[in-house]
Amino acid sequence: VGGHFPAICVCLHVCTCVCAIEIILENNLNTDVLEELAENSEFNESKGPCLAFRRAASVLKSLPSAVHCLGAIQGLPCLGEHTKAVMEEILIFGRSFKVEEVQSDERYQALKLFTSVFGVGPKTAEKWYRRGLRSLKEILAEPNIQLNRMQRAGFLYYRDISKAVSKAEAKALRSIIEETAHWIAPDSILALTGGFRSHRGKEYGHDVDFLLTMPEMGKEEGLLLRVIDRLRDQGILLYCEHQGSTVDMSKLPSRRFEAMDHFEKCFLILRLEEGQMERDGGLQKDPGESRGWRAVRVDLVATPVDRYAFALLGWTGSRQFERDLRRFARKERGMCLDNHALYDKTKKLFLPATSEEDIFAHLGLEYVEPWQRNA
Ligand code: 8DG
Ligand code: MN
Ligand code: MN
Repeated sequence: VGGHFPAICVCLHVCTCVCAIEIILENNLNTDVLEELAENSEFNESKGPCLAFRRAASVLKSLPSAVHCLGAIQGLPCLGEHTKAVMEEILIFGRSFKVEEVQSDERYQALKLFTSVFGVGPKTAEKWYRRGLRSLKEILAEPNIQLNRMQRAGFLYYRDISKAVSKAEAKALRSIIEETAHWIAPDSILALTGGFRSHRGKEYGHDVDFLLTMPEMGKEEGLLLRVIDRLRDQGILLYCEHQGSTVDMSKLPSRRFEAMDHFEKCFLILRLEEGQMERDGGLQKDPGESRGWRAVRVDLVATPVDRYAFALLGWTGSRQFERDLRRFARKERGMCLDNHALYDKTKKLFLPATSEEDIFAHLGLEYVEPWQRNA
């Protein structure tokens, strides 16, 4: 022990110093930073690093407490050398130069800004960047740019839809859509999905996601279009992009998670009145700006009831959780899972499910509560 004493002494000394100046890796701060690096990799079409940063962010999110020293992350899975390097920088210097370099990069800033517009993906953003455009104002002033309908709505309601949606607002929208659906079909079933279902304690979202079905197969046909019509009649439909169903059950579950699903759906922008909000929750009021309503992004998906459980599981997310679950199904169980179905490749058959519990049971997993899917 004698021989090691100085080393232990130094170690204790360093630890006390680190604690004394309170350099603690707040997990939230870290995952935000890693998400930014992931986004940057996405803009650079580096799929591998992008996924690696997202995975690392998931692992950090799952930790019960903040990371105090590098030792605490040594044994953790999915933390690549780039992630570790960034965390090391933050622990030692209180900031990451690598992250700051990305954040101050002109291209990253422009692509982040452009893709924040509803209807603008990385490809369009890149095209605009290459034309030398750097701000939203410049895009709107450029006569040669043809915006599509979705992008026009994205610009028109930019301020509102880039503002976070609160839980109270999500609840108010749920009531509106439920009432509308029940007015058309009293036995229709509406479920809240996405972040507002899965993130326990998560107060805000970027949109509100819903899933709609009917207890009887086939009865859901035409329902979504009637809901849209009714929302329009009520004067609250600001924008609607409707996609018909292209579900083809003769095709096996897709290997690629990224692939959008084939259910009938609509991407909406709805007008939410302040009066429809609960008294205590409420719209975050901007002092000096009170027009009595805001625009909110809503995704509404309709499925036949026999696909409902798969769609609910898929749309509840998180994306990383879905990705991992599909990978587990494929690698560990020889099964294909997607938003539409679960297929057993060994037995060569589709496994039916009427609830998410059924799907977890088919996979030989314990049921995972929505709020535990926050990967
Ligand atoms: P947020 O809105 O608060 O940002 O978080 P979120 O609710 O988790 O994200 P989201 O972008 O609204 O997506 C919700 C879930 O839906 C997510 O786990 C991914 C899943 N999803 C599908 N298919 C599709 C699709 O076609 N488009 C989108 N945007 N999401 C899809 O399963
Ligand atoms: Mn969402
Ligand atoms: Mn959504």
